Amino acid sequence: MKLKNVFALNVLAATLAACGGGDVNLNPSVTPASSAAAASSTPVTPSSSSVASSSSSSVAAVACATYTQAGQTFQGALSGNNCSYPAAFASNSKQITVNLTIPELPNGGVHVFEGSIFIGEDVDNNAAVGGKRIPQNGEGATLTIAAGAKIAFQNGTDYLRIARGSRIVADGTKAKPIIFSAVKDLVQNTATVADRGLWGGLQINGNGLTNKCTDAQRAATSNNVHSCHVLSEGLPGTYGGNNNTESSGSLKYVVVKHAGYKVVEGNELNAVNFNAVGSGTVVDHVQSYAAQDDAFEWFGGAVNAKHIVAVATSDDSFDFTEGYVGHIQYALSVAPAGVGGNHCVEADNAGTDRPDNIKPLTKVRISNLTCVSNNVTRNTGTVISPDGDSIGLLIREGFFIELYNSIVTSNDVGMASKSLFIFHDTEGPETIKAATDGWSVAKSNLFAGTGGTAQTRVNAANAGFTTAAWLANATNTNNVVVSATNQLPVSVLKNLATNDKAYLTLPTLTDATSAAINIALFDVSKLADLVQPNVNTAPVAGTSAFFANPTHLGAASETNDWVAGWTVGL
Ligand SMILES: [Ca+2]
Ligand SMILES: [Ca+2]
Ligand SMILES: [Ca+2]
Ligand SMILES: [Ca+2]
Repeated sequence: MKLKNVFALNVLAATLAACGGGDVNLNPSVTPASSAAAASSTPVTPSSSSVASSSSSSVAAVACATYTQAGQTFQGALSGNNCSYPAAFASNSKQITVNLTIPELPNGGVHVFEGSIFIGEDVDNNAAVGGKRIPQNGEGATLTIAAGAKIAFQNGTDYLRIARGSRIVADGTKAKPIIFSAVKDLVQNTATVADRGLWGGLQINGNGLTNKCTDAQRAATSNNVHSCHVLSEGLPGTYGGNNNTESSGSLKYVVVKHAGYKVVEGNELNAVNFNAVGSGTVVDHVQSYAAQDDAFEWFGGAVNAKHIVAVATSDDSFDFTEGYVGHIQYALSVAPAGVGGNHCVEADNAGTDRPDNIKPLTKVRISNLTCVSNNVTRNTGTVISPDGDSIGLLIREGFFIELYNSIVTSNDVGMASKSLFIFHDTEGPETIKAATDGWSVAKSNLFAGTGGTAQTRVNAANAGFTTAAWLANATNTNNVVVSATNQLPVSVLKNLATNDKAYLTLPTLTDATSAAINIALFDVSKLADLVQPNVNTAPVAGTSAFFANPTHLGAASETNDWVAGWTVGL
């Protein structure tokens, strides 16, 4: 779409100041009625008298986002119900280093950005060596997005980047989620589930721990807070540091649609990228829909997440790596029929070509995960994905997991599936050794699908390991695997046999003989929370500040349907 020019309002502001700000004759065809209010840098509501008195036009008193930086004021231009923001307002060659608020627009209006939005100063290695302080824990800029705001981007290379030490505060509500998507979706209304990667995605960079840095790099230097600088995958952004408790803001009731950007295989921007984001950040009720590459990926850091949804992801719904340690509760991954995608969970500590035992180690405690795979093979299906077969969880490359109260199943006919849970060693024995040593744990989980469980590339040091035997050992209580065709189908999710987007756990689970499958829930709230570096142990009893004692297996149930009402594609 054609974007109107943005107006550098410094001249206008000076004019307004000179004439006292009143009785100004603004041309409503080029300047929104509320510009006088914006130029005064005093927040004014559309109903305020100053707006009403300064505008005699019929243009609604809609305020597009505005900010003043280095003496210049920038504001989006109203175009119909939408606000347009050309490159002068925000782009990948401009960092917004002051606070910015994006309001909700009336009448379904959309904020349309011509380029990327870069919030805060990205202090890279060169700048940091030169003595530029790396902003810490809110010292940078804050982007605040109002509930109900819709933000659209144009190109795969356009993304929202939050620099280290800056914040995003995107607190939507169930009735008014905040939506990030593409012009094709929000403005043209023509996007389908096959439209992945229409724009880049969210990239939040933090000063948390990543095992791509060393202890020496994490230490303070003579002229800076640390010297850990990792370049993000996908599109430029620097992350890493020494504060795993940092806050990068909050994401509540946020929907990210049609995002992701693949530079080359193995170097991709995901829909939501947590790059060394600290545990002070709040992530609660966030969905990815039709993502290129992963829906959510955590690169180091310690940000927890609750009530997260990934639908129709091309690669992995939830991907953990680089020393991330954190907690996930109520997580739903659905691959609709025919829509290709790879793992529900793909997790490693140090990817290919890096030794698997690099510290800090990656460990995730997950409770109430539901994975609905669909048995689609790589490069097949109605919506093709090049990223792999439709698989449940893949645990590898030095990753440790705790999995509780979860369901991994398939919506294909007869619960036909690929593997539902796979361990493998790649460049060391750590992953499977951690499982056999009890660092990794699985309790109270149901795996239902013909693919069953698997173990691949087992290191010689772990010869004889099978995932099935591990799930049945004395530590890993109450796990049920149903895979034999004469035992399937089982009743697991409401309407699973007829609805490829089913996700609600049934009150009673049954096997092929209609016998009940009873899986006692595990009270994950009675565990001490995970923190670095003490993750190379079995779980320790305590009291969690994050987990609730679950009332059902899997992500959601009819008595706890937190998914309905704000998500899309289900
Ligand atoms: Ca990825
Ligand atoms: Ca993958
Ligand atoms: Ca991945
Ligand atoms: Ca590795």
